[in-house]
Formats: sequence, C-alpha cells, structure tokens
Amino acid sequence: TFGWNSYHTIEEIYNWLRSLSTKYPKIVTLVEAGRSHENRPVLGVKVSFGKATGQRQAVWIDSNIHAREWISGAVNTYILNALLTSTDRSIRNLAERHDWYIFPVLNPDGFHYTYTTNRMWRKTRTPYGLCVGADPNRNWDYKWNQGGSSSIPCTETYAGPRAFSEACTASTSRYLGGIAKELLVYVSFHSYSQMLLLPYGHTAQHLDNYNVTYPIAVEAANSLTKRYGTRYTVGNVAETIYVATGSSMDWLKGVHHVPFAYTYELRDTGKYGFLLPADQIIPTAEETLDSVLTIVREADKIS
Ligand code: 0X9
Ligand code: ZN
Repeated sequence: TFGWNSYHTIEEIYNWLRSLSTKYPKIVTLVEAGRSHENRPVLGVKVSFGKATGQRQAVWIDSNIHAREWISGAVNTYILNALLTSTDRSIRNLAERHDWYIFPVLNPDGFHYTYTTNRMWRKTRTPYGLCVGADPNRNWDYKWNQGGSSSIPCTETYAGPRAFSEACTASTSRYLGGIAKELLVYVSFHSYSQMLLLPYGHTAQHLDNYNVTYPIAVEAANSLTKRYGTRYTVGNVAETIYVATGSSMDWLKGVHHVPFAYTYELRDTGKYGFLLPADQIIPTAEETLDSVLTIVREADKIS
C-alpha cells in the first residue's frame, strides 16, 4: 500500500494518483502534462476545491526532474496527501484557497531507470550517439546553454542538442505554458544540499522581484528549521550553488513571469546524499510542507 515509510516505483506513484482521482472525483483531476521519450506519461494532478478565484492563484510543485533524487518525489506526494487529508485549519485554508498542480515525476524514463538499472542515474534516457540522456534541468528555453551546462552528450549536465530537445521537457513545458498565467507560485524539488534557491542561474545579480522573494525565502527556511532544526542556505542559484542555465525555474520566471519561483535542494548535506534513507522521508516532508506553506501564505499577502 502507498505510504511514506518507503520509496515507490513510478507504477506505484501513478496508480496512487489514479486512485486519488477516483476517491476525490470533484477535487482531484488527473493530468497528463506530457510524454517521455520512452512514451511514459508525465502524470500529475490538479487539486481544486473550486474556491480559488482570479489570476495568479495556483501553485505548481514538481519533483524528480532529476531521476536519482528520490526524496523529492516522496516529499511531493506527501504534500499532495496533506492537501487532501489534513485537518489542520491553516493547511485546509491554503489547500482550498488555491488550485494546486502536483507533478511527482517530471522525468519518468530516468526515474524508472533508477529502479531497474542504475540508482544514480540523473538525466533523461534519450540516446545521443554513444551516450544516453540530456539533463532535463538544463534543457529549458531560457538562457539555454549559456553557462553551467555542457554540449557534450556524455556529461551529467548535457544541455541537449537544442532547447526542449527532450520529450518530457518539451511536452511538459507546453502544458505549463498554457497554465502559466494562473501560477502564483512555482516550486521545484531537488536533492541534495539543504538550500532554498531563487532565480536566476545565469547571473549572481538580484533581478526582478528578488527583494520581495528573498525575505520570503528566508522566512520559509526558518519555518523549515523550526520543526527538526534542519538548516538551509538561501539565495540566488548562481551565487549559492553554481551557475546553471536552462532550468525549469528560470524558464517559468524569465519567460512566463511567475512571480514566486523557488527550487528546494532537500536533505541532506552529503552524509547519504541522493541515497537518503526512507526513515527520513516523513520528517523531511513535514518540515518541507511547513516551508512551502510559508511561501504560499506570504505570496498571498503580497498579491
Ligand atoms: O544542478 C541542478 O540542476 C540542481 N542541483 S542538483 O544537484 N539537484 O542537480 C540545481 C538547480 C538550480 N538551478 C536553477 N534552478 N537554475
Ligand atoms: Zn536535481
């Protein structure tokens, strides 16, 4: 049965999403945002209690665009479950005030491959000559291949032969582009490093509304720390982690002007790295839920 004491395969995750749409037919809509190279759906859900009004009211949360970052998808499904079942007043309020788009596995081929063949796989599974895969978080069409990515297929940060060369990013971006006007908040979960990152990845300059989004990120990191003492570093991608271009977050902000765009690098800081033990799923998810809700609450106040 589905739960958060262990990690799950893509089939288990997708079957759980399907079961939710059956269990909550008026609230949960199954969404196929796109298809992967190996023709797997990029499956997610839209959660809507029908009370959200106006533009820029929806929240998007994705994960596992990088295949091996298993904790990211596990935290994402935990949050989805909380939105549907929590009896906490403030969680219920936020759940109902917004539409939520939850996409646990943006890179289904790579994710599947981490179960069958290579636990440490990061990229997609598109063949490129002697090597396989492009980095789906270097493949989006904003400042594509303009730093912190590679043109060499055999590297881990291969940007792909062109922007949106990957089936999963191309199709998902088409869907995202169609709903981008609705989005108030965009969140992408990665692991690991314990960082809360803001656009952009091509420059350490503090662009757009950084002076608004940065204090919110600090508050979100503080609310994360409160529960178990887990400490996060906050800042612009280029100055906090490294220069990286073609990410999903930068595309949502740079092309579609989604005002509040964040990337979480979840637990830990390297003890287990990508192989975070399953007994840390629930504590990681609890603290991250606190943090994401802080972002949404603060974004609400401003808009
Ligand atoms: O390199 C990445 O794509 C992310 N780190 S990871 O170890 N999970 O691979 C950082 C992405 C942050 N960069 C942008 N969103 N621009
Ligand atoms: Zn990642």
